[in-house]
Amino acid sequence: MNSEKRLVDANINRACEGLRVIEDVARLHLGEAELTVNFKEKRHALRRLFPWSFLFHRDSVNDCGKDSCLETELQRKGIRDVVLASFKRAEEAVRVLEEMSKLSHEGSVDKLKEIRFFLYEMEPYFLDKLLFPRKDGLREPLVYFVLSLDHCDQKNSEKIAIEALKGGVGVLQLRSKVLSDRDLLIHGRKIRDLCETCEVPFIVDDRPDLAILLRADGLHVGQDDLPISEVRDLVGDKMILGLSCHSLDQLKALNSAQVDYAGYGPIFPTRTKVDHEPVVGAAAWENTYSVVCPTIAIGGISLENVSELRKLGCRRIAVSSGITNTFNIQDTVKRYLQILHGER
Ligand code: TZP
Ligand code: MG
Repeated sequence: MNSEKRLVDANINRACEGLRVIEDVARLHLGEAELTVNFKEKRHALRRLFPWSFLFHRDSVNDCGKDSCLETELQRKGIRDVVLASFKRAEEAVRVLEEMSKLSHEGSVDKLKEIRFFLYEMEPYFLDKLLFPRKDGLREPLVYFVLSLDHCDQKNSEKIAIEALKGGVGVLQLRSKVLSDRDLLIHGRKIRDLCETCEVPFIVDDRPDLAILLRADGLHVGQDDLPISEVRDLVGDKMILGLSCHSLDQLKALNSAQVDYAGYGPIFPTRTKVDHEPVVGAAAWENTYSVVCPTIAIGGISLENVSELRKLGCRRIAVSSGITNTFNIQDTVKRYLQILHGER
């Protein structure tokens, strides 16, 4: 066993582990497709710099440092902390590899330096993104409940919201095309308070003015509403902003700096939205993997057809009648979540 090679082996692993954590956060937490690919490429490039023979110098059993663990290593306050620790781990390990490469002429000092500087550049970007909890509530699996006041007994709207929240909806959107502004404000305040208590993002459909007045967590707009950049200017930086998309081209045109999520559909025929755009069909979901922000399937989703979507990789659904018109709202929401989790 060669101790220099042992040291290199340990640091290849360290660097790749750190890069992998960051890559998964970019992919599964932030939904940043381009960054995910960048980190994956760096991880693979790093592995390629060193021959596999380093593996034969591994001796983890006799590693005198394997049991030492600082108190601070056991505590992570949140995903931001995890990412910070992973950046440090990767940066330090790459620096060790760089230094060892100067000795052994294995690996490539220049390439390693490039990876290290890529990490230095990315670190503040991630930390800033993660400080900003706009996308936190959109994590998958997600049941996004569209509470349409036009399709339920309005007197029962609070009861419906409570049941849906108890069932585990991750987002609640308030929607009405017919209620007066005053009534919307009255209903909106009550539903907002319920969402606040349950720490579930409350989203207002269509109306930036009401979203601001109601101190909503988010606003959802359509393709024909004000341009998204103007809407962002109106509602400010902190509000979650969702946009309805009805085609792959619309999804491809999304700018993740402006839009936090896209609703994609209608996937199936629906009666909740009058004059809706053509149904895209469940198979259309297969083309959504490269969309730059979290994408939520919407339109005609029910307990009967949600598995079809899940099989195609969908883990975020927006449902209205498939929740409101059920006998036991709480159980129905739980069942959607079970199916999205892959349970039978
Ligand atoms: N946008 C596209 S379909 C739809 C909206 C708001 C309605 C979704 O309601 P349902 O009852 O789940 O089909
Ligand atoms: Mg709209």
